[in-house]
Amino acid sequence: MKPGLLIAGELPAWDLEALSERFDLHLYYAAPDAAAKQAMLAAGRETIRAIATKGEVGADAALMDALPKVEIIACYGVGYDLIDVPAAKARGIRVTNTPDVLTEEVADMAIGLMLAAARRIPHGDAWVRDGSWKSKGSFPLTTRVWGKRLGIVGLGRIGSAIARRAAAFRMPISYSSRARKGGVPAYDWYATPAEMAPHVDILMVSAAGGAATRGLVDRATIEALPEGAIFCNVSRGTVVDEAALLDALRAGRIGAAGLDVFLNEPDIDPAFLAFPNVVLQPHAASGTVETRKAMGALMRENLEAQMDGKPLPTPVDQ
Ligand code: 8YV
Repeated sequence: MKPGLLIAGELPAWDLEALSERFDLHLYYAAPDAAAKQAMLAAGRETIRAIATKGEVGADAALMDALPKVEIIACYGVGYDLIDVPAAKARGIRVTNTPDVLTEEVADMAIGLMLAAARRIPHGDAWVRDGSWKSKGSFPLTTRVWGKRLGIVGLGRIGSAIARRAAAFRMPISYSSRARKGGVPAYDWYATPAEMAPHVDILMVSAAGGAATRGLVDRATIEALPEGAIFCNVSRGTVVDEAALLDALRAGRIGAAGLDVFLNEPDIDPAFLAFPNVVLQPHAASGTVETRKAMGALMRENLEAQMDGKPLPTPVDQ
């Protein structure tokens, strides 16, 4: 009999197909209501040995308690802030994620958002499509990206990949993190985003989510940015004081923003929709076919390694 696998969040068909060769799939995300979900958990209580989840879905202690035979929670994504790792540890459940395979993709989106926000690329596109080019003439002038001072909040894998790209734009780079990193002498270090903010023209948030970074980019940071600064976030909505960001946008102190992540996705604060100088993305930075296939493959390798009693390729709990 194949081991049971609870699919907590929707996955592409190619992943479900590959996973079904090895596991008996329980499509939790597709259960129509709470009662159907409960019934699925009850039916799989003795047979479900693994959970496949996603960054934005996670797995809480109640889910773990409902499935006492679970040995592994594999996250389809690098961020596992919604997985209760201490609860998993306490129950002897392993947790894995998909680092590295999405780093360059997210960094591409970060640069894309920065350019789209500063150069107003979506608005220029609309200007051509709606006939404004013909009726109103030239598009209003925008602002430069290359050569501007970039501040990166969190110089981890993704932040470093953004910095490498930004170097090609001849941008002086600063970063904030709890400790100075070795091997990056060309970058200026600040202990907090608030200390860094006055020294940058573009602030890029790429810190991991979770309790340790909740509200890290606080009101003091946002208020310390120079007038007209550009603000981008490709990490988690929780890292930013969203109310402070909205206030700065309303006051016109932030020149433009490029945002891939928000609080309460996908039911985001509608105030964001009103700003013509904000470029929005639906948490899509890792969302290419190539990268999603690589993420799915790595998640599967982790699940299979656990079933085979082999070392896990990318555990987060060690
Ligand atoms: C999502 C992400 O997980 O890796 C992360 O932490 O935020 C994304 O890659 C992705 O949307 C898959 O659900």
